[in-house]
Amino acid sequence: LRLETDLRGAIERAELAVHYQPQIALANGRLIGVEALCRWRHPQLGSIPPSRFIPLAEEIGVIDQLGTWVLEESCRQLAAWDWQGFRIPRLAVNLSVHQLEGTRLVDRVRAVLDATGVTPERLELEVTESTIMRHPERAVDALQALRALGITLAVDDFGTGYSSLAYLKRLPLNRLKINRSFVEHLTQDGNDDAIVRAIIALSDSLELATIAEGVETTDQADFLRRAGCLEVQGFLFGRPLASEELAAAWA
Ligand code: G
Ligand code: G
Ligand code: MN
Ligand code: NA
Repeated sequence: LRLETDLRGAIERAELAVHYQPQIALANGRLIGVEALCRWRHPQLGSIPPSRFIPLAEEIGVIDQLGTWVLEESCRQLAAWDWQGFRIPRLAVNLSVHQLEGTRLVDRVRAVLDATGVTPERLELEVTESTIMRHPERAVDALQALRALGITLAVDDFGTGYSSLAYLKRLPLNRLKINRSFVEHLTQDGNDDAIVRAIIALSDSLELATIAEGVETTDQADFLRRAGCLEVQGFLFGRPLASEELAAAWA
């Protein structure tokens, strides 16, 4: 109950922060994007992970407000980095199920892009497979409206939920994110090796890009490169960092 009350005021009290995790091109090690990840620094309880407060925010109905704040803050930061001469090609932001199913999402995204001057092709929104599959017909409409803005769309946590391949074909998607549960045991578990190869083959045939997350070892990165995955994210390349830390490490 305490956490619930506190979360309602957390945005106004500026307790939320956005951290940025590098996304890397395997071909040359270059920074091709960042994923915005929300953090909550509770004044008494310390840092509370999103796995705890994102579901809570959905439950108590503040996820729209929180999600809009993350989108605004990260787009503002991308524009500020541009001004400093630190140009990051792409910004990826996570969408929750309530945001996708709400009616104001497209207008909000457009308003944030207009206000910050970020051009739509640099914004990627990540939607989990289970978010899409909750009401697939509604998701088709929402995702088409977002694509029409000129932004790109990635399926987060791909392979961990139940997705219908028929929908995958009908949705206006650009990228599949290979979940870190499949990457964790790459080169040590033949099943995971096979699953990752299959996801990449599926992406290729649907003309989608892939990015693997949770890459922690050079063996995993080498496997992914050989398998034809072009982009990666993970502790081997960089943890999620505060904006000043990211610029210090990569600008
Ligand atoms: O950064 P970390 O590994 O703790 O993130 C845990 C989970 O929280 C991830 O699944 C991530 O997608 C989710 N998450 C982080 N920031 C946001 C956000 O701004 N909005 C939504 N909906 N989910 C987020
Ligand atoms: O949106 P998503 O659920 O994919 O969020 C990514 C989460 O995964 C973040 O919370 C981030 O801190 C975490 N993460 C990113 N890279 C790694 C990694 O290499 N290893 C592990 N264990 N976690 C990671
Ligand atoms: Mn994500
Ligand atoms: Na994920």
